[in-house]
Amino acid sequence: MIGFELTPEQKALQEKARRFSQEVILPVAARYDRDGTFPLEVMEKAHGSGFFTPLIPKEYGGEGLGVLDNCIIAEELAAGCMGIYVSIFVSTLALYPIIKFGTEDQKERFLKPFCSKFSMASYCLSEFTVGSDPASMKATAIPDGDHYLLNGTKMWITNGGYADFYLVFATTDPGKKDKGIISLIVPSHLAGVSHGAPIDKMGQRASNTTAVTFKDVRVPGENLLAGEGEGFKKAMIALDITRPMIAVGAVGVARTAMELAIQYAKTRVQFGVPIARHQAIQFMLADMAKDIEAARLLTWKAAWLADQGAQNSKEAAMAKAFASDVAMRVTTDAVQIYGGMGYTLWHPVEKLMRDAKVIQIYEGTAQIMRLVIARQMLHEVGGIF
Ligand code: COS
Repeated sequence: MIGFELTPEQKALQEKARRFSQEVILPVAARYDRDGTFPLEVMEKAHGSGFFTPLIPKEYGGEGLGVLDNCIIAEELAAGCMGIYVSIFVSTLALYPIIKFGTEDQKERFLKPFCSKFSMASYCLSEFTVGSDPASMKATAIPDGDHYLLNGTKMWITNGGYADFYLVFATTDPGKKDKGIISLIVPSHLAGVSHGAPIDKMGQRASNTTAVTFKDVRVPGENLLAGEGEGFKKAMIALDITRPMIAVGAVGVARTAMELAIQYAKTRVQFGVPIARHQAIQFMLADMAKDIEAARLLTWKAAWLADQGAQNSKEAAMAKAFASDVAMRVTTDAVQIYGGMGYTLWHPVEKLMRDAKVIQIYEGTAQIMRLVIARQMLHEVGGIF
């Protein structure tokens, strides 16, 4: 049975997120983009509205929602500003492995306080020289009595400068590649934890992105989330869940660009008529609409599979690859429809185009997504060897 009608509860979530986006995010989006500063006040309000804790079960103080529910929320928040949305979203990336794999003690110590007071968490996988190939990471976590000694620097850490704790992936032995990777929950107040200055970026400038350095940090053994042979897989499983949430953010960005392009095309007159009357413009608008619809449906399917507890790596990668390409194309075409006006800082479409670019890069590049899809396809037909 296939149905595309949202439930009354999902419609209410969508409406709540849309109102938040229009009343809290949109009015400040341009300012934070310009300044490149962090919208802490928006984060606090978003946390208060439950947008930081959607997947945390109610017994720990969270919203107890599913992945698809959260995608419905995410599209609305990202439609206001992708940089602000991604700063809200990233806690879910860091928290999901604790929800899914954490011990009861870890859930009590980390999930409950996270829900009851304004907090942030970050996911630390990438390094300066390690992006698409996390199995080759250099950060080490060496057992030391009942602790781990953590050393290394993680890079491109969203909310790195604000996180109360980090979910860190490190290796016990770089020679073991993916089999040596473990995962630790690292409170930011531990001695030896520090972060760099915010990185000045092309787009999504409201999000805080830093390097985070761990120098001889003694992490208690009870903060081990995933041991040897498990850390890498758990990192990948988390990304399967969160890639739809990024894909649907791309849908939100593209949707806003399309809405702005439609408004502009209706009012901008050339050759005596609004440019929306010209077929060249109509075709661009039609392509935007069909691609956005397709991206949303791919994303919803990947999210729905996750909610069924089904393997969704291929569909999550399809959604992320397709939606991020759509966002790039639609925002570029929106700038094209605005013409010279679109290339100035007077109109918001240039921001959307800058914001779209990194969606093809972070959370798995467009090329890695195709690799994941192809590997799974070939696996389904018995492999290639
Ligand atoms: N779910 C569960 N297990 C998974 C998995 C998934 N989605 N993906 C891989 N694994 C398992 C494999 O089954 C394999 O296990 P076994 O050795 O027991 O068979 C193990 O993990 C290693 O997998 P693989 O050999 O495929 O690893 P690779 O090093 O070749 O890397 C890619 C695979 C490229 C898909 C992975 O490195 C990746 O996703 N890279 C992008 C990382 C990324 O998104 N970074 C963005 C920053 S994080 S915000």
